[in-house]
Amino acid sequence: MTTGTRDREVVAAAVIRDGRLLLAQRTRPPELAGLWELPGGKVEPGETPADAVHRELLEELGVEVAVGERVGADVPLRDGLVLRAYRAELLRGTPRALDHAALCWVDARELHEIALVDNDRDWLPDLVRLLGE
Ligand code: DCM
Repeated sequence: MTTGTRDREVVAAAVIRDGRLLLAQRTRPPELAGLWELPGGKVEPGETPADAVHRELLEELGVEVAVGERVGADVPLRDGLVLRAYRAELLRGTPRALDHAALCWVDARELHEIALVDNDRDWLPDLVRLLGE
């Protein structure tokens, strides 16, 4: 870190309940609309990544979560952004698609079959391992 700048982080949440992973279907941009992702979004200035996971899931799904450990490796995005996944445990509320086209809960077999955004595909082995625990 010689420039004093940091990659902007985009966080994504792996919410697992009863052996199933929560996925959310994107509405935008057009090239990603219809594809499924781990819900999340950009870390805002002054926020920790955990703060951002908490805020994004409240905004996008209407739920409160406890943010846990990292999942998988960083995924570099364009424009100096880096995508990071974290475990998140549902504390309050039932997830609703407030900012997505739809939500679904998938098991390991369904996770392999669903049309995930490319970036999130990197985490498939990590997510399958978590689903098996
Ligand atoms: N993104 C992604 N996978 C996720 C969440 C986000 O690839 N699980 C990408 C899509 C956008 C960027 O991160 O390029 C910012 O996300 P958003 O548009 O949801 O704020």
